[in-house]
Amino acid sequence: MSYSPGISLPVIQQPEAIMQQVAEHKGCGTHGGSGKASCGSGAGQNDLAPEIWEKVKNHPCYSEEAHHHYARMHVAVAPACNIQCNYCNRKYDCANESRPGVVSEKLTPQQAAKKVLAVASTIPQMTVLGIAGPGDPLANPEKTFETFRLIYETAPDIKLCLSTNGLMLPDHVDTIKKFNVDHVTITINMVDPEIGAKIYPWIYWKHKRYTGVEAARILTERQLQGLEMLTERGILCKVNSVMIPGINDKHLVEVNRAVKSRGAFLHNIMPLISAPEHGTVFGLTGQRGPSAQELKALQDSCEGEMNMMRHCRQCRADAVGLLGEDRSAEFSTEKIMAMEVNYDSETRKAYQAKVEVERDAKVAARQSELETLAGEMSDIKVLIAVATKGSGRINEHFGHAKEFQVYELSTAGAKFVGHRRVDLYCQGGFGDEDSLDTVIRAINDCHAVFVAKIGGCPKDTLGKAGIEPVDRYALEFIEQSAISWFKDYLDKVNRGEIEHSVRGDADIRQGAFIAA
Ligand code: CLF
Ligand code: SF4
Repeated sequence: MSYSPGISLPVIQQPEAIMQQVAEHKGCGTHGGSGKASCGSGAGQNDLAPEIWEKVKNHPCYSEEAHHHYARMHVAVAPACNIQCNYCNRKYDCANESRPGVVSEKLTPQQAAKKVLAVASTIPQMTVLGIAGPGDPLANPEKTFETFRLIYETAPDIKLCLSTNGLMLPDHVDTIKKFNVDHVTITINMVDPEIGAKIYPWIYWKHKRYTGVEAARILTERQLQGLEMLTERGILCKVNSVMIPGINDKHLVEVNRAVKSRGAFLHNIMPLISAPEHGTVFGLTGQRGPSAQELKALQDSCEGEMNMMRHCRQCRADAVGLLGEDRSAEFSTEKIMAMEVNYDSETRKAYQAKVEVERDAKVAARQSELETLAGEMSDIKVLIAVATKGSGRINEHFGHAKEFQVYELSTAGAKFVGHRRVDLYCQGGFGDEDSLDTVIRAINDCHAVFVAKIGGCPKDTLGKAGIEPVDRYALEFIEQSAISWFKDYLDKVNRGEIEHSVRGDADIRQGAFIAA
């Protein structure tokens, strides 16, 4: 049954032409050499139709470029779920968008609305409110839409975003449209019910529990129908898929084609994170997650077809901040309720204008550095890892990095291809050798690691592992610095000073439960 709010909201009218353009948008719409789609979620202003750029430019998930500058927040108003995934333990947040083992603080819609205003006042670059759990938002439609209504009325400059397993989606598309929820994510792990039966033991639909292939058939039909209905209405859709080696890894290419043909804007293939202590079916049966190179190879193989998201952090259902940082602890319910909230959209706008100036400077610096590679003929590609706190700069100390961003360098430039979560190396003033091993395993496929600062001991160990520590670009822009370093690297190869070699695979941290 769809949710009909008591109060009717004024719908922001979208010009026909814009809606048509978004509805017709299949992939990024730009073409690189040989007629190939050239962009990923790294697509910039020049790669997208202006109306679509307007929708994605400040959305940290829909634009890789934006995620260095803009933040999102989630409010955990939706506790119930209507299906069971084999990678989920319902004691924790929905694993379709969260890492396993994360528990969020649940809120009422009123508490959520106050929290959004408090965060928006404190973090002016927070541009998007998402509802992504801890269960399924559309299994809790009253709470979900009441929260959207309250935010829409009090802070209309904040974009609204929703993430769902899709079972109830067809019943709610008109309400989603009515509330100007501009961005919807659906988790689609299969379009073949036989494969689905290995991922979903049951669903609960129309007051009845379905199991096995029948459950998976209903789920896939509802997901694809919901996706089509949303894109027909001009709502930007992202599809999340969990890559489960041996179950749906090869099949995800087919999923990619199916969602692209139904107008999905972005595909986010995430690694299964699976360990026995998560208490999930997959954790207990020893189902492994993919390695970093397996994940990248699948993402690469789908990229010619449509936009791929590679910067997802599998956020918690009450995440706050830039992707990759988590400030949720600063905004506990107790702290929020005691806070004086001073929501001022003009201050937010002024701050965001400054962010845009920095962003333009970054793009210009990248462009001018790229010109130095003009005429270079080489097939060499290398990965590098970068320690950053945001703003697109190399501004994090090696020992303080909780993750490294990974870029692929080639004569085409620097392309963001993922991130690697790690254990902190610096433990209160001293280095932890066990952590250093896990850091090296996490970035083992990289030729260099770019940092703002690094101590002598880790520097030596990284060097011995064949990973060059690079601190000469401290505080500089990432892409500009990476291209400059790559140019030197090619020059050394061309002069015969070094021999280029391909590095090995790397680990995706499966780890114990992580709070942030
Ligand atoms: Fe949240 Fe999701 Fe909206 Fe983003 S997250 S509801 S689209 S605002 Fe983003 Fe987090 Fe990945 Fe989700 S990084 S888990 S994709
Ligand atoms: Fe868990 Fe989310 Fe799947 Fe529901 S949809 S079972 S909350 S992972």
